[in-house]
Amino acid sequence: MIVAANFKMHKTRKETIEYLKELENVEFTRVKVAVFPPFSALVENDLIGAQNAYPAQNGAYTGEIGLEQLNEFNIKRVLLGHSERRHILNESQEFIAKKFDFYKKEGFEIFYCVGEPLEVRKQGIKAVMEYIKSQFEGIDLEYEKLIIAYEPVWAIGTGVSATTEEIKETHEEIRKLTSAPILYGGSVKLNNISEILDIPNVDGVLVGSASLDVNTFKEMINKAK
Ligand code: G2H
Repeated sequence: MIVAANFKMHKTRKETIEYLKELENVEFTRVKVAVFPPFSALVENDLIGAQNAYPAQNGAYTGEIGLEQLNEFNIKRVLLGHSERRHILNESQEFIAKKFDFYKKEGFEIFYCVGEPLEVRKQGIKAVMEYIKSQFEGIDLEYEKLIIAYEPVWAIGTGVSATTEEIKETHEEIRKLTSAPILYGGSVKLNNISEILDIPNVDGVLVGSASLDVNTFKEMINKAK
């Protein structure tokens, strides 16, 4: 099982360091844990990954960070294609695929997010899968360091998680396309994590708001063991 925390634009560097300290005495033998803090809180720690990265070593890309900055902290893990980057920052599939390709060549572990908006979900699983397949364009689904996160857009930060049936059918369909681990994300909380982790083809969770409290996140890790 994989349990990942996505802080989004929350927490300072000091808070992130304190958070990581709290995780030091957690037993990780049967669970893999990842923490994605904002860029300003990147530190050298095995759990840390970047929430995004530009596909270049360095260069004239104002407001971005690239390989050189990640190397400084020995970071080898990156989150790509999060719906907030797709929908709020207007990242295109082509651009995301470029990032994927670049960080794959650098041997990064890539947490790759996909997920449909509500109007697509309302049309049923066939439409959902067509949408998800378009988000797999240009992505090597057999990359051995790929971890997929299925995050329905309508479930992100809304407090409304997808139903067991919706998660089950979508993960089952994604599983037909890849052997990579498939995480579920979207309003995962302490009170629904066990139920979600019990669903076939769910290999873990990507947690946003509920991960911000370290004690809650620790309890989530324990439930995944
Ligand atoms: C989805 C998720 C974490 P939340 O974005 O990636 O956020 O758990 O707040 O819905």
